[in-house]
Amino acid sequence: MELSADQVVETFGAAADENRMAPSRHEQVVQLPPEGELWMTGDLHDHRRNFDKLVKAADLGGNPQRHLILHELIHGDHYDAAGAEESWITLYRAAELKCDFPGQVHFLLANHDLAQIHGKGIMKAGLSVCEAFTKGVKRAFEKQHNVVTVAISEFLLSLPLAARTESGIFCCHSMPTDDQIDAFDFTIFDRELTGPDYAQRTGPVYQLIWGRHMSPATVDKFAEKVGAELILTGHQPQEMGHAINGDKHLILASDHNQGVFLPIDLAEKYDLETLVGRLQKFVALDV
Ligand SMILES: [Mn+2]
Repeated sequence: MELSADQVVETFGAAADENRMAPSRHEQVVQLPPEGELWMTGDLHDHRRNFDKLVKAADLGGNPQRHLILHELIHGDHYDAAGAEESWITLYRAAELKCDFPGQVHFLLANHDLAQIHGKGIMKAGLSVCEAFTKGVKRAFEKQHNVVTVAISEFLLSLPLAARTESGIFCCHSMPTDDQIDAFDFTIFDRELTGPDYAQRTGPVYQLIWGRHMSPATVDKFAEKVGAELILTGHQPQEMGHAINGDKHLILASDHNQGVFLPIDLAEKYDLETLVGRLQKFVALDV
């Protein structure tokens, strides 16, 4: 794939505009329609085979009623010998998909996105994955890497925090921890965001997308505050593709062969057990 910096900057810019201006977006939340379908995914982390399968199976062109939620696309296993990581390619392909189907493709801001915007903050085997990502952009675009890096950051900053269905399902990357939930600033969903919202540890956006191991009691509080009955997230790795946390929270992972996605009928009401029964494994997807 030979891509010019101009083309990549143009696509990320157009996709960012689509993210910001979407009629379905209300401040930081995408409101999904009362009918149609939603395919919810978990973290993808540059799993290209799953991304290809998902795009092919979803056939958004042939299924205009179908919506797709994507999150945590970057920072995967595609490294070259010099330590450059190439997940910008999958992010670019997702941005293209957004441009092709702006009303059907939705993103959720994830912690790896925020770390990449800052250019630091996540280590893997002693190496900074954010620096490796930047190195991948540098290698691909050489002298023009700066404009591409800026376009990627602006695209990531344009991602909404959550999506909700009329049937009471709320999708976000993660939730605040047990320690943070009582003081958590829920106004982030309904207003413009500023610098302090992203601040490490203290910022509510940071808390939302970095939180782990929240108890079912915390999930109950979160669900009540956002007016939802069920919460779908990713973020916490799942070897078998999913995990159930209490009776309102389903965690999905889409970044390996046993990974899953969840097709939902937007006109139906679900309980957690029924949702679990609808999970589809990527390994079983024959496309
Ligand atoms: Mn995450």
